[in-house]
Amino acid sequence: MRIGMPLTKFLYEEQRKCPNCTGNFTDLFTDLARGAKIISRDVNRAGLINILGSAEQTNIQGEDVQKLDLIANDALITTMESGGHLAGMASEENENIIPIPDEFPKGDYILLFDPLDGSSNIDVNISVGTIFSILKKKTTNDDAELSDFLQPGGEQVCAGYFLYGSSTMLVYTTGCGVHGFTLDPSVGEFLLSHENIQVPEQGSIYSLNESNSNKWHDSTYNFIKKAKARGCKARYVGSLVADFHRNLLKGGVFLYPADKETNKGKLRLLYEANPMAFIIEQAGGAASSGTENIMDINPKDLHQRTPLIIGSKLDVEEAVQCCKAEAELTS
Ligand code: AHM
Ligand code: MG
Repeated sequence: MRIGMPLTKFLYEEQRKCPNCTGNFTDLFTDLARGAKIISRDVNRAGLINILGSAEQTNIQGEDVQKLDLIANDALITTMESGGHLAGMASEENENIIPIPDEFPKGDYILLFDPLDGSSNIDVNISVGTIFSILKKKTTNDDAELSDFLQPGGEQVCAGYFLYGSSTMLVYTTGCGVHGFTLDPSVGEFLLSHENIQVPEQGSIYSLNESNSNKWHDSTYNFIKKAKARGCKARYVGSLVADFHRNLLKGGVFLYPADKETNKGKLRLLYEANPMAFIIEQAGGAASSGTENIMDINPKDLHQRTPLIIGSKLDVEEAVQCCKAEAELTS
C-alpha cells in the first residue's frame, strides 16, 4: 500500500514506469500543486484578510467575479508561467489565451483551468475548488495557438481538481486510474489518501439545481421521477467540484442539463466538463451531454458551454436513455 506517500514521490514512481518520460510533466504537476497550496491557504484565511466579496467586475461569461476568483487566477498564472513546461494557458477568468511571457522558457503543454469553481459559495465557507485540464501542443510554433486549446476531451493527458473543503484534496488522472491526495497542513504536502478510486456502478444520489425545474425538458423530469421512485436522495452543494467529489466516492449522478431556455447548459466544456469526464471515465463512470459523450465533443470556442450529465455509469445511461426517448417522441 502506498497510502501516505507524498505526491512528488508518487509522481516520480509513476514517471519511472514510463521509460520515455522526460520528467517535464512531473515538474509541471509539482508547480500546479504549489499553486493550489497558495489558493488553499488564501481560501482558509479569507475571512481574516478582507479578500471576501465581489471584485465589482464581470467575467467573459457576464458573471460576477469575486476577489478570491482573481486571487486564485493570479496565483495559478504566476506559479505556472515561469515553470518552462507550458506553451500557453486558458482560464475561466480570461477572455483570451494567456501567453507565456518571452522572458520564460516554453514547453509543449497547454493548461486550462477554472481557478475557483463554485464562486457563489466563497463567502459562506462552503467547499470550492480548482479544476484543470492538461493537453499537448499540436502546432509547431513555440507559443500555443487557439487550435491547441480546442482539442476534444479524449486528447487530455491529465485532468484533475483541487477541492478546498474540510480538508484540501487533489484528485487527478493521467489515464492510468484516478488517485486522491490530501494536503497535510502540518507538513505542507499532498499525501496519497485514495489510491485507484472507482465510482460505484450505480448510486443513490442525484445532484441538480431543482429550482430550474420549470425549465426542464421532459427527459430531466422523467429521469428525476425514476430516481426518486427508487429512493435516491437529492444532494446539491452548488460547487461542481464538491458535488462531483461526493458522487465520485459514494456513487450518484450530477446534472446541469440542457433545458427549454438554453440547449447549451451552464458549465464550460474545456475546463469544467472535460476534466471531470476524464476522471469519471477513468473511475468507471460516464459523462454525456445527453446526446454525445462529453470527451467526443469537438470544441469550437474557448469558453463554450455544454449540458453535463456525469457520474455512476448506470445512472448516466438511464438519464441518456430518457433524453433519447424524448428526442424520438418529438422527432
Ligand atoms: P463558476 O465556475 O462561476 O463558479 O460556476 C460554476 C458553478 C458550478 O460549480 C456549479 O455546479 C454551478 O455553477 C451551480 O450553478 P447554479 O447556481 O445555477 O445551480
Ligand atoms: Mg466553474
